[in-house]
Amino acid sequence: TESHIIMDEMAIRRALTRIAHEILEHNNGIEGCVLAGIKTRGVFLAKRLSERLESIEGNPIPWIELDVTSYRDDLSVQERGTERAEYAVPVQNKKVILFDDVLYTGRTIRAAMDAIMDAGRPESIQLAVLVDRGHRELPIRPDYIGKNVPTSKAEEIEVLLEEKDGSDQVRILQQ
Ligand code: 3GP
Ligand code: 5GP
Ligand code: MG
Repeated sequence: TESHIIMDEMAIRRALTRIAHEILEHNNGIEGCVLAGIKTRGVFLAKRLSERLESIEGNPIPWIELDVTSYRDDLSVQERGTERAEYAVPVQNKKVILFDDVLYTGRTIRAAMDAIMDAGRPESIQLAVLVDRGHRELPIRPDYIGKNVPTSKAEEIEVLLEEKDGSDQVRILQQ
């Protein structure tokens, strides 16, 4: 297995700062926005982004954790259960900004949209990802992209984040 670094700590930090500014520009500020990090690593990215936005704007932006397991299309109803999540922050009439580390087929994002819709009717849903590796199987596209990384299906993107992995790095692994 061959592997090389495609984003280092500095590149990840700069991408998050740029995405923060793009979000502010697109939404004319952060009024009415809620960040939703998709477990696991999307949660750390959403938290970092909310801190970045707060330091730019001076106002805190709420964020929630999304666990999409019970909304996936590759599990049976028995496997995924039927519990509905309740979020600390209501999504009704909010501009919900989903954040995931890697966007691939888009199925996780479809499930995340279902999870949000089940909890209320947001004004809009936007999508931020650290890495877009292509190969969509659904008509889903990100609004904010850290880095576009064209991949083959045999390759894999490894995302390491300080909070979970002890360092910040994105690597591409090829068999
Ligand atoms: P993460 O969301 O914490 O980064 O799906 C479980 C974990 O495995 C997730 O971790 C996900 O990102 C990671 N993962 C790495 N490669 C793949 C892949 O090709 N498909 C899926 N479904 N998960 C992957
Ligand atoms: P999807 O195929 O639904 O877009 O992605 C499924 C989940 O696996 C998402 O949470 C996504 O972040 C993750 N994922 C998909 N491909 C990769 C990959 O190559 N690397 C990493 N780290 N995560 C991936
Ligand atoms: Mg992920």
